[in-house]
Amino acid sequence: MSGTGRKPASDTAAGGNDTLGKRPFKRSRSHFADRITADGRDGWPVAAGRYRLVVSRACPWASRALISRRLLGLEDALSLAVTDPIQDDRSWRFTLDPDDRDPVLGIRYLSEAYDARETGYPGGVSVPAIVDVPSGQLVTNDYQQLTLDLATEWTALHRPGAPDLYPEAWRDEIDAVMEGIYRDVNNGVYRAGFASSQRAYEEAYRDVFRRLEETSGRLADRRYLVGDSITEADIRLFTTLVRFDAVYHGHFKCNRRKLSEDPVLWAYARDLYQTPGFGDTVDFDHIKRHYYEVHTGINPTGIVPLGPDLGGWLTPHHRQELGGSPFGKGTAPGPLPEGEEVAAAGRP
Ligand SMILES: N[C@@H](CCC(=O)N[C@@H](CS)C(=O)NCC(=O)O)C(=O)O
Repeated sequence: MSGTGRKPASDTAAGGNDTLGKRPFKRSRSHFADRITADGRDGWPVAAGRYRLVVSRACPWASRALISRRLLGLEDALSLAVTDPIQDDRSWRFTLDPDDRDPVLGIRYLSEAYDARETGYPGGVSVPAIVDVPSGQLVTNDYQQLTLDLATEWTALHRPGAPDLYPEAWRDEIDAVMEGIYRDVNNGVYRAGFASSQRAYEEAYRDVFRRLEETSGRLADRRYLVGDSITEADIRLFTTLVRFDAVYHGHFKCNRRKLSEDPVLWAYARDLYQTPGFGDTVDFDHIKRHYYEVHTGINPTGIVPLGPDLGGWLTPHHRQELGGSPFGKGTAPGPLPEGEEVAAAGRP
């Protein structure tokens, strides 16, 4: 890193060389873990129009929040800022917006919101982030808690018919499923991709495919991971699966098989992709350009592959024959808000 000397957050590194040292890949903790809650106990009460969600559409952790926000109908209550998929040496930037500035926060770099919160903050700047609009301060970048809070603390602002993504009766099972998927799949692909020794890579690779096989078995005769409708667990699995063939199979060397070679997982992922709130948030162009251009440690030429062919994402999946209903007692989200459509380059 150069310029401001801003330290990259764990998984990335513009330049990526940080990831090729001899240390095992370790995800840094989320530094700002304040919670936005119904009772405002951390000083940040849920309020319509007060906060701004900052994401990169490339990022699997941020994409969880994008999907939850859509499914829950929080688009009007929690506005959205989308960063350029390519960071520079000051990290995430708003170069997709007029004058390279986020129109609501008035800042050019997400790091400005971190600095407004804590002067001289030494850690990495990461997405997803929620920023308090009136003060310009970062509230949280705790990607694990953030979506759970959207589901359980923001209920007063949910749309009518919003699904329950973290139902009390299923929480233990959801948590258990998510823990294995986080370790071996969500983070497993990063451990493989950024491994700095053959052994570390092989261990991560085996974890990824062991867990994917187990998950494929689980999903063979049930439409969703837990219960009969979509939960937080499905959102978290989806954000890795949707990137698998485009990025993780090649760039991260998770190439035992493609997603599209596992009939169950491929149909499951297509089912979700075709569900409103999932595929309509996915930008394959941002995803590919981010991983292949930013991680020059593992892709020194920065060449972005043209494939894979995305047409398959829209083919029939037949998963409705397994029963279940996507939104439980709720309904599907409405159309995307104006201006949030994914550009044609990022869609099948
Ligand atoms: N707080 C999480 C953030 C999730 C995360 O890793 N996001 C990535 C993008 S996928 C990020 O923003 N990395 C910082 C960077 O690329 O500069 C962490 O530090 O592990």
